Amino acid sequence: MTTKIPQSINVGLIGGGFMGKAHSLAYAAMPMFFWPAPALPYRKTIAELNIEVAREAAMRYGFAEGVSDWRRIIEDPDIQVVDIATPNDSHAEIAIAAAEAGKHILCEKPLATSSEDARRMLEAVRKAGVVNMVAFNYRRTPAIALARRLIEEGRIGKVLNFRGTYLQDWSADPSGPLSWRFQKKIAGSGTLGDIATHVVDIARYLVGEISHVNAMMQHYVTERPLQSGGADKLGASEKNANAPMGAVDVDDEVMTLLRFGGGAVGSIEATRNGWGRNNYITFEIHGTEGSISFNYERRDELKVFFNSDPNDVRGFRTIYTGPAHPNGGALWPIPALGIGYGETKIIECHDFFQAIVTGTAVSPNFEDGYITALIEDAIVKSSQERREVEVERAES
Ligand code: NAI
Ligand code: SOE
Repeated sequence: MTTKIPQSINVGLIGGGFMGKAHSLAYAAMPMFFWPAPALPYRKTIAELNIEVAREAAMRYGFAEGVSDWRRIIEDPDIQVVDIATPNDSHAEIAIAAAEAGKHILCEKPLATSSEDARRMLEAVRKAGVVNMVAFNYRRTPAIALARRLIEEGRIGKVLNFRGTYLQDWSADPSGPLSWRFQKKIAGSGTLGDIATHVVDIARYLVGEISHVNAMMQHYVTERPLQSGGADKLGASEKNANAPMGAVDVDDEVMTLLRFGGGAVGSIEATRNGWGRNNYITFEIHGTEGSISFNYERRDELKVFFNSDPNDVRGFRTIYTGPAHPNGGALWPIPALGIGYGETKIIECHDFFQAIVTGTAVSPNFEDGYITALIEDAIVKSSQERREVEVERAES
Protein backbone atom coordinates (compact mmCIF):
# COMPACT_ATOMS: atom_id res chain seq x y z
CA MET A 1 0.00 0.00 0.00
CA THR A 2 1.68 3.20 -1.15
CA THR A 3 -1.17 5.63 -0.47
CA LYS A 4 -2.40 6.82 2.90
CA ILE A 5 -5.87 5.36 3.43
CA PRO A 6 -8.47 8.16 3.07
CA GLN A 7 -10.88 8.66 5.95
CA SER A 8 -14.33 7.11 5.70
CA ILE A 9 -17.30 9.50 5.80
CA ASN A 10 -20.78 8.13 6.46
CA VAL A 11 -23.61 9.17 4.17
CA GLY A 12 -27.38 9.19 4.70
CA LEU A 13 -29.27 9.47 1.43
CA ILE A 14 -32.92 10.53 1.39
CA GLY A 15 -34.86 9.47 -1.70
CA GLY A 16 -34.14 6.37 -3.78
CA GLY A 17 -35.53 7.44 -7.18
CA PHE A 18 -33.70 8.74 -10.25
CA MET A 19 -31.29 10.90 -8.25
CA GLY A 20 -30.95 8.31 -5.50
CA LYS A 21 -29.53 6.03 -8.18
CA ALA A 22 -27.24 8.72 -9.66
CA HIS A 23 -25.83 9.75 -6.26
CA SER A 24 -25.33 6.14 -5.10
CA LEU A 25 -23.38 5.44 -8.27
CA ALA A 26 -21.21 8.48 -7.55
CA TYR A 27 -20.48 7.37 -3.95
CA ALA A 28 -19.38 3.97 -5.19
CA ALA A 29 -17.41 5.19 -8.19
CA MET A 30 -15.79 8.40 -6.92
CA PRO A 31 -12.72 6.70 -5.35
CA MET A 32 -12.34 4.50 -8.44
CA PHE A 33 -11.80 7.63 -10.52
CA PHE A 34 -10.26 10.09 -8.07
CA TRP A 35 -7.39 8.37 -6.31
CA PRO A 36 -6.26 9.06 -3.71
CA ALA A 37 -9.84 10.06 -2.94
CA PRO A 38 -10.40 12.94 -0.52
CA ALA A 39 -12.50 10.49 1.52
CA LEU A 40 -14.24 7.16 1.13
CA PRO A 41 -18.02 7.73 1.16
CA TYR A 42 -19.62 4.95 3.20
CA ARG A 43 -23.25 4.31 2.18
CA LYS A 44 -24.71 3.90 5.64
CA THR A 45 -28.45 4.65 5.48
CA ILE A 46 -31.01 5.30 2.77
CA ALA A 47 -34.50 6.64 3.54
CA GLU A 48 -37.57 6.02 1.41
CA LEU A 49 -41.28 6.55 1.96
CA ASN A 50 -41.96 3.01 3.12
CA ILE A 51 -39.78 0.33 4.65
CA GLU A 52 -40.03 -2.23 1.83
CA VAL A 53 -38.91 0.31 -0.74
CA ALA A 54 -36.18 1.55 1.61
CA ARG A 55 -34.80 -1.98 2.16
CA GLU A 56 -34.88 -2.74 -1.54
CA ALA A 57 -33.12 0.57 -2.27
CA ALA A 58 -30.46 -0.26 0.35
CA MET A 59 -29.81 -3.61 -1.31
CA ARG A 60 -29.76 -2.16 -4.81
CA TYR A 61 -27.69 0.95 -4.09
CA GLY A 62 -25.28 -0.60 -1.60
CA PHE A 63 -26.42 0.98 1.69
CA ALA A 64 -26.00 -0.81 5.01
CA GLU A 65 -29.64 -0.16 5.96
CA GLY A 66 -32.92 1.26 4.70
CA VAL A 67 -35.28 3.32 6.87
CA SER A 68 -38.76 4.75 6.32
CA ASP A 69 -38.28 8.02 8.25
CA TRP A 70 -35.59 10.47 7.09
CA ARG A 71 -35.35 11.81 10.66
CA ARG A 72 -33.49 8.61 11.60
CA ILE A 73 -30.65 9.88 9.39
CA ILE A 74 -30.67 13.32 11.00
CA GLU A 75 -30.64 11.80 14.50
CA ASP A 76 -27.79 9.37 13.74
CA PRO A 77 -24.59 10.81 15.29
CA ASP A 78 -22.49 8.53 13.04
CA ILE A 79 -23.76 10.16 9.83
CA GLN A 80 -21.75 13.18 8.67
CA VAL A 81 -23.33 13.78 5.24
CA VAL A 82 -27.02 14.18 4.42
CA ASP A 83 -27.89 13.86 0.75
CA ILE A 84 -31.34 15.18 -0.23
CA ALA A 85 -32.67 13.50 -3.39
CA THR A 86 -36.40 13.88 -2.77
CA PRO A 87 -38.93 15.98 -4.72
CA ASN A 88 -38.50 19.72 -4.24
CA ASP A 89 -41.11 20.40 -1.56
CA SER A 90 -39.20 18.47 1.13
CA HIS A 91 -35.75 20.00 0.55
CA ALA A 92 -36.17 22.92 2.97
CA GLU A 93 -37.44 20.95 5.97
CA ILE A 94 -34.81 18.22 5.60
CA ALA A 95 -31.92 20.61 4.92
CA ILE A 96 -32.71 22.87 7.87
CA ALA A 97 -32.99 19.86 10.22
CA ALA A 98 -29.72 18.46 8.83
CA ALA A 99 -27.90 21.78 9.29
CA GLU A 100 -29.16 22.09 12.86
CA ALA A 101 -27.77 18.60 13.50
CA GLY A 102 -24.37 19.70 12.14
CA LYS A 103 -24.42 17.55 8.99
CA HIS A 104 -22.78 18.50 5.69
CA ILE A 105 -25.46 18.69 3.00
CA LEU A 106 -25.72 17.87 -0.69
CA CYS A 107 -29.17 18.96 -1.90
CA GLU A 108 -30.69 18.36 -5.30
CA LYS A 109 -31.87 21.27 -7.43
CA PRO A 110 -33.86 23.45 -7.40
CA LEU A 111 -32.77 24.26 -3.84
CA ALA A 112 -36.37 24.91 -2.74
CA THR A 113 -39.87 25.64 -4.01
CA SER A 114 -39.57 29.35 -3.12
CA SER A 115 -36.82 31.92 -2.64
CA GLU A 116 -38.05 32.40 0.93
CA ASP A 117 -37.36 28.73 1.73
CA ALA A 118 -34.02 28.91 -0.11
CA ARG A 119 -33.06 31.91 2.05
CA ARG A 120 -33.97 30.00 5.25
CA MET A 121 -31.86 27.06 4.09
CA LEU A 122 -28.91 29.36 3.40
CA GLU A 123 -29.24 30.95 6.84
CA ALA A 124 -29.34 27.50 8.47
CA VAL A 125 -26.14 26.24 6.81
CA ARG A 126 -24.33 29.52 7.48
CA LYS A 127 -25.30 29.39 11.15
CA ALA A 128 -24.22 25.74 11.44
CA GLY A 129 -20.99 26.26 9.47
CA VAL A 130 -21.51 23.06 7.48
CA VAL A 131 -20.36 22.39 3.91
CA ASN A 132 -23.31 22.77 1.55
CA MET A 133 -23.80 22.13 -2.14
CA VAL A 134 -26.72 22.34 -4.57
CA ALA A 135 -26.58 19.69 -7.28
CA PHE A 136 -26.40 21.72 -10.50
CA ASN A 137 -24.11 19.02 -11.86
CA TYR A 138 -24.03 19.99 -15.54
CA ARG A 139 -21.38 22.65 -14.92
CA ARG A 140 -19.09 19.71 -14.05
CA THR A 141 -19.25 18.32 -17.59
CA PRO A 142 -15.56 18.59 -18.61
CA ALA A 143 -16.43 20.51 -21.82
CA ILE A 144 -18.38 23.12 -19.81
CA ALA A 145 -15.54 23.44 -17.29
CA LEU A 146 -13.17 23.82 -20.27
CA ALA A 147 -15.38 26.63 -21.62
CA ARG A 148 -14.99 28.42 -18.30
CA ARG A 149 -11.22 27.94 -18.37
CA LEU A 150 -11.00 29.37 -21.90
CA ILE A 151 -13.13 32.37 -20.90
CA GLU A 152 -11.05 32.97 -17.74
CA GLU A 153 -7.87 32.81 -19.82
CA GLY A 154 -9.31 35.49 -22.12
CA ARG A 155 -9.19 33.17 -25.13
CA ILE A 156 -12.43 34.58 -26.60
CA GLY A 157 -11.87 38.12 -25.28
CA LYS A 158 -14.62 39.98 -23.44
CA VAL A 159 -17.88 38.05 -23.38
CA LEU A 160 -20.65 39.87 -25.23
CA ASN A 161 -23.48 37.33 -25.54
CA PHE A 162 -24.69 34.04 -23.98
CA ARG A 163 -27.44 32.13 -25.80
CA GLY A 164 -28.60 29.06 -23.85
CA THR A 165 -31.31 26.42 -24.24
CA TYR A 166 -32.62 23.43 -22.34
CA LEU A 167 -35.08 21.54 -24.54
CA GLN A 168 -36.66 18.17 -23.75
CA ASP A 169 -39.72 16.36 -25.06
CA TRP A 170 -40.75 14.01 -22.27
CA SER A 171 -43.80 16.14 -21.42
CA ALA A 172 -44.86 16.99 -24.99
CA ASP A 173 -47.56 14.29 -25.02
CA PRO A 174 -50.54 15.61 -22.98
CA SER A 175 -51.57 12.03 -22.15
CA GLY A 176 -48.29 11.44 -20.28
CA PRO A 177 -48.90 10.89 -16.55
CA LEU A 178 -49.14 13.59 -13.86
CA SER A 179 -45.61 13.44 -12.49
CA TRP A 180 -44.92 15.44 -9.30
CA ARG A 181 -42.99 17.73 -11.66
CA PHE A 182 -46.37 19.07 -12.94
CA GLN A 183 -47.68 19.99 -9.48
CA LYS A 184 -46.81 23.43 -8.13
CA LYS A 185 -47.29 22.38 -4.50
CA ILE A 186 -44.53 19.76 -4.88
CA ALA A 187 -42.33 21.16 -7.64
CA GLY A 188 -42.67 24.91 -6.96
CA SER A 189 -42.72 25.62 -10.70
CA GLY A 190 -42.54 23.67 -13.96
CA THR A 191 -39.91 24.00 -16.65
CA LEU A 192 -38.54 27.08 -14.88
CA GLY A 193 -37.33 25.41 -11.67
CA ASP A 194 -36.84 21.97 -13.18
CA ILE A 195 -34.61 22.69 -16.14
CA ALA A 196 -34.25 26.42 -16.92
CA THR A 197 -32.38 26.71 -13.60
CA HIS A 198 -29.65 24.39 -14.92
CA VAL A 199 -28.97 26.90 -17.71
CA VAL A 200 -29.17 29.81 -15.27
CA ASP A 201 -26.45 28.03 -13.29
CA ILE A 202 -24.33 27.48 -16.41
CA ALA A 203 -24.79 31.13 -17.45
CA ARG A 204 -23.71 32.38 -14.01
CA TYR A 205 -20.76 29.93 -13.97
CA LEU A 206 -19.51 31.03 -17.39
CA VAL A 207 -20.49 34.69 -17.68
CA GLY A 208 -21.22 35.95 -14.17
CA GLU A 209 -24.10 37.45 -12.24
CA ILE A 210 -27.43 38.08 -13.99
CA SER A 211 -28.80 41.53 -13.16
CA HIS A 212 -32.00 41.83 -15.23
CA VAL A 213 -34.43 39.54 -17.05
CA ASN A 214 -37.20 40.09 -19.58
CA ALA A 215 -39.25 36.90 -19.76
CA MET A 216 -42.26 35.09 -21.19
CA MET A 217 -43.73 31.94 -19.65
CA GLN A 218 -46.36 29.75 -21.31
CA HIS A 219 -48.67 27.05 -19.96
CA TYR A 220 -50.19 24.65 -22.53
CA VAL A 221 -51.23 21.41 -20.84
CA THR A 222 -53.76 21.96 -18.05
CA GLU A 223 -54.49 18.38 -16.95
CA ARG A 224 -52.93 14.92 -17.16
CA PRO A 225 -53.89 11.36 -16.22
CA LEU A 226 -53.12 10.48 -12.61
CA GLN A 227 -50.25 8.02 -12.19
CA SER A 228 -51.18 4.48 -11.41
CA GLY A 229 -48.73 4.43 -8.47
CA GLY A 230 -45.17 3.32 -7.85
CA ALA A 231 -42.15 5.26 -9.04
CA ASP A 232 -42.61 8.64 -10.69
CA LYS A 233 -42.94 8.40 -14.46
CA LEU A 234 -41.07 10.96 -16.53
CA GLY A 235 -43.45 11.50 -19.41
CA ALA A 236 -45.06 9.33 -21.99
CA SER A 237 -43.54 6.00 -21.08
CA GLU A 238 -46.74 4.84 -19.39
CA LYS A 239 -49.97 6.26 -20.84
CA ASN A 240 -53.41 5.51 -19.54
CA ALA A 241 -56.14 7.25 -21.51
CA ASN A 242 -58.89 6.08 -19.11
CA ALA A 243 -57.20 7.25 -15.91
CA PRO A 244 -58.82 9.99 -13.83
CA MET A 245 -57.29 13.39 -14.57
CA GLY A 246 -55.44 15.79 -12.28
CA ALA A 247 -54.61 19.49 -12.72
CA VAL A 248 -51.28 20.70 -14.10
CA ASP A 249 -50.60 24.10 -12.55
CA VAL A 250 -47.05 24.85 -13.67
CA ASP A 251 -45.40 26.47 -16.68
CA ASP A 252 -44.51 24.44 -19.79
CA GLU A 253 -42.18 26.89 -21.46
CA VAL A 254 -39.86 29.73 -20.40
CA MET A 255 -37.97 32.25 -22.50
CA THR A 256 -36.00 35.11 -21.08
CA LEU A 257 -33.61 37.77 -22.21
CA LEU A 258 -30.74 38.42 -19.81
CA ARG A 259 -28.51 41.28 -18.78
CA PHE A 260 -25.34 40.33 -16.96
CA GLY A 261 -23.72 42.58 -14.35
CA GLY A 262 -20.51 42.60 -16.43
CA GLY A 263 -22.25 44.11 -19.45
CA ALA A 264 -22.98 41.02 -21.57
CA VAL A 265 -26.49 40.24 -22.75
CA GLY A 266 -28.07 36.87 -23.44
CA SER A 267 -31.09 34.60 -23.55
CA ILE A 268 -32.36 31.30 -22.18
CA GLU A 269 -35.13 29.14 -23.65
CA ALA A 270 -36.43 26.05 -21.90
CA THR A 271 -39.23 23.60 -22.59
CA ARG A 272 -40.08 20.00 -21.80
CA ASN A 273 -42.49 19.93 -24.77
CA GLY A 274 -40.06 20.23 -27.68
CA TRP A 275 -40.53 17.05 -29.74
CA GLY A 276 -37.27 15.51 -30.82
CA ARG A 277 -35.12 17.20 -28.19
CA ASN A 278 -34.01 15.01 -25.29
CA ASN A 279 -31.44 16.63 -23.04
CA TYR A 280 -30.67 19.52 -25.37
CA ILE A 281 -28.66 21.80 -23.11
CA THR A 282 -26.84 24.11 -25.47
CA PHE A 283 -25.03 27.39 -25.29
CA GLU A 284 -23.20 29.63 -27.66
CA ILE A 285 -21.03 32.40 -26.28
CA HIS A 286 -19.67 35.22 -28.39
CA GLY A 287 -16.69 37.24 -27.23
CA THR A 288 -14.70 40.03 -28.78
CA GLU A 289 -12.01 37.53 -29.92
CA GLY A 290 -13.92 34.32 -30.56
CA SER A 291 -16.86 32.05 -29.80
CA ILE A 292 -17.65 28.86 -27.89
CA SER A 293 -20.47 26.44 -28.67
CA PHE A 294 -21.70 23.40 -26.70
CA ASN A 295 -24.48 20.81 -26.96
CA TYR A 296 -24.92 18.35 -24.07
CA GLU A 297 -26.23 15.71 -26.48
CA ARG A 298 -22.63 15.73 -27.83
CA ARG A 299 -21.03 16.44 -24.47
CA ASP A 300 -17.52 15.16 -25.25
CA GLU A 301 -17.17 18.05 -27.66
CA LEU A 302 -16.54 21.77 -27.27
CA LYS A 303 -16.58 23.86 -30.43
CA VAL A 304 -14.38 26.95 -30.38
CA PHE A 305 -13.67 29.70 -32.86
CA PHE A 306 -10.67 31.99 -32.49
CA ASN A 307 -10.55 35.20 -34.47
CA SER A 308 -6.75 35.02 -34.28
CA ASP A 309 -6.65 31.95 -36.57
CA PRO A 310 -5.25 32.63 -40.08
CA ASN A 311 -8.00 33.57 -42.55
CA ASP A 312 -7.56 30.49 -44.71
CA VAL A 313 -8.22 27.99 -41.87
CA ARG A 314 -10.59 30.07 -39.76
CA GLY A 315 -13.70 28.26 -38.56
CA PHE A 316 -15.17 26.42 -35.60
CA ARG A 317 -12.92 23.56 -34.47
CA THR A 318 -14.05 20.62 -32.32
CA ILE A 319 -12.14 19.75 -29.15
CA TYR A 320 -12.85 16.27 -27.76
CA THR A 321 -12.43 16.44 -24.00
CA GLY A 322 -9.99 14.07 -22.36
CA PRO A 323 -7.06 13.97 -19.93
CA ALA A 324 -5.89 17.49 -20.93
CA HIS A 325 -9.12 19.03 -19.70
CA PRO A 326 -10.71 19.79 -16.30
CA ASN A 327 -11.09 16.55 -14.28
CA GLY A 328 -10.03 14.64 -17.40
CA GLY A 329 -7.01 13.12 -15.68
CA ALA A 330 -9.31 11.32 -13.24
CA LEU A 331 -11.73 10.03 -15.87
CA TRP A 332 -10.74 8.04 -18.94
CA PRO A 333 -7.26 7.69 -20.53
CA ILE A 334 -7.96 9.03 -24.04
CA PRO A 335 -10.37 11.69 -25.40
CA ALA A 336 -13.82 10.80 -26.71
CA LEU A 337 -14.24 7.50 -24.87
CA GLY A 338 -17.49 9.06 -23.73
CA ILE A 339 -18.40 11.29 -20.82
CA GLY A 340 -21.80 10.44 -19.36
CA TYR A 341 -24.29 11.92 -16.94
CA GLY A 342 -22.77 9.65 -14.25
CA GLU A 343 -19.37 11.30 -14.59
CA THR A 344 -20.83 14.73 -13.79
CA LYS A 345 -22.20 13.29 -10.55
CA ILE A 346 -18.89 11.55 -9.75
CA ILE A 347 -17.00 14.84 -10.15
CA GLU A 348 -19.67 16.62 -8.07
CA CYS A 349 -19.24 13.99 -5.35
CA HIS A 350 -15.44 14.41 -5.42
CA ASP A 351 -15.63 18.19 -5.10
CA PHE A 352 -18.15 17.94 -2.25
CA PHE A 353 -15.99 15.52 -0.22
CA GLN A 354 -12.86 17.52 -1.01
CA ALA A 355 -14.57 20.58 0.51
CA ILE A 356 -15.58 18.60 3.61
CA VAL A 357 -12.09 17.25 4.18
CA THR A 358 -10.35 20.58 3.55
CA GLY A 359 -12.99 22.66 5.36
CA THR A 360 -13.51 24.90 2.33
CA ALA A 361 -16.57 26.12 0.45
CA VAL A 362 -17.69 24.46 -2.77
CA SER A 363 -19.72 25.80 -5.70
CA PRO A 364 -22.54 25.78 -6.49
CA ASN A 365 -23.66 26.04 -2.87
CA PHE A 366 -26.81 27.13 -1.07
CA GLU A 367 -25.98 30.77 -1.79
CA ASP A 368 -25.96 29.92 -5.51
CA GLY A 369 -29.23 28.04 -5.03
CA TYR A 370 -30.75 31.09 -3.34
CA ILE A 371 -29.51 33.49 -6.04
CA THR A 372 -30.96 31.15 -8.68
CA ALA A 373 -34.30 31.24 -6.82
CA LEU A 374 -34.20 35.06 -6.89
CA ILE A 375 -33.60 34.92 -10.65
CA GLU A 376 -36.62 32.58 -10.94
CA ASP A 377 -38.71 35.14 -9.01
CA ALA A 378 -37.62 37.88 -11.39
CA ILE A 379 -38.50 35.70 -14.42
CA VAL A 380 -42.01 35.03 -13.05
CA LYS A 381 -42.54 38.71 -12.25
CA SER A 382 -41.25 39.83 -15.63
CA SER A 383 -43.54 37.40 -17.44
CA GLN A 384 -46.55 38.48 -15.38
CA GLU A 385 -45.86 42.22 -15.75
CA ARG A 386 -44.59 41.99 -19.35
CA ARG A 387 -41.51 44.11 -18.68
CA GLU A 388 -37.81 43.95 -17.83
CA VAL A 389 -37.24 43.22 -14.13
CA GLU A 390 -34.14 43.70 -11.98
CA VAL A 391 -33.05 40.59 -10.04
CA GLU A 392 -33.20 41.17 -6.29
CA ARG A 393 -29.74 41.04 -4.76
CA ALA A 394 -28.99 38.39 -2.16
CA GLU A 395 -27.76 39.93 1.11
CA SER A 396 -24.36 38.44 1.94
P1 NAI B 1 -38.02 10.60 -8.17
O1 NAI B 1 -39.48 10.81 -8.08
O2 NAI B 1 -37.46 9.68 -9.20
O3 NAI B 1 -37.45 10.09 -6.77
C1 NAI B 1 -37.74 10.73 -5.56
C2 NAI B 1 -37.79 9.65 -4.50
O4 NAI B 1 -37.93 10.28 -3.23
C3 NAI B 1 -38.99 8.72 -4.67
O5 NAI B 1 -38.54 7.38 -4.72
C4 NAI B 1 -39.86 9.00 -3.45
O6 NAI B 1 -40.54 7.86 -2.95
C5 NAI B 1 -38.82 9.50 -2.45
N1 NAI B 1 -39.35 10.35 -1.40
C6 NAI B 1 -40.28 11.33 -1.50
N2 NAI B 1 -40.48 11.91 -0.31
C7 NAI B 1 -39.66 11.27 0.56
C8 NAI B 1 -39.44 11.39 1.96
N3 NAI B 1 -40.07 12.31 2.69
N4 NAI B 1 -38.54 10.56 2.54
C9 NAI B 1 -37.87 9.63 1.81
N5 NAI B 1 -38.06 9.46 0.48
C10 NAI B 1 -38.95 10.27 -0.13
O7 NAI B 1 -37.40 12.05 -8.30
P2 NAI B 1 -35.96 12.42 -8.85
O8 NAI B 1 -36.02 12.54 -10.31
O9 NAI B 1 -34.95 11.55 -8.24
O10 NAI B 1 -35.84 13.92 -8.28
C11 NAI B 1 -35.43 14.16 -6.95
C12 NAI B 1 -34.79 15.53 -6.88
O11 NAI B 1 -33.67 15.56 -7.75
C13 NAI B 1 -35.68 16.68 -7.34
O12 NAI B 1 -35.41 17.80 -6.55
C14 NAI B 1 -35.27 16.92 -8.79
O13 NAI B 1 -35.50 18.24 -9.22
C15 NAI B 1 -33.80 16.61 -8.72
N6 NAI B 1 -33.24 16.12 -9.98
C16 NAI B 1 -32.05 16.62 -10.38
C17 NAI B 1 -31.43 16.18 -11.52
C18 NAI B 1 -30.12 16.76 -11.92
O14 NAI B 1 -29.73 16.61 -13.08
N7 NAI B 1 -29.38 17.38 -11.02
C19 NAI B 1 -32.04 15.12 -12.36
C20 NAI B 1 -33.30 14.64 -11.84
C21 NAI B 1 -33.86 15.12 -10.69
C1 SOE C 1 -36.68 16.18 -15.97
O1 SOE C 1 -36.89 17.37 -16.66
C2 SOE C 1 -35.23 16.08 -15.51
O2 SOE C 1 -35.08 14.85 -14.84
C3 SOE C 1 -34.85 17.22 -14.55
O3 SOE C 1 -35.55 17.12 -13.32
C4 SOE C 1 -33.35 17.19 -14.29
O4 SOE C 1 -32.95 18.25 -13.48
C5 SOE C 1 -32.61 17.19 -15.63
O5 SOE C 1 -31.26 17.17 -15.43
C6 SOE C 1 -33.01 16.00 -16.45
O6 SOE C 1 -34.40 16.08 -16.66
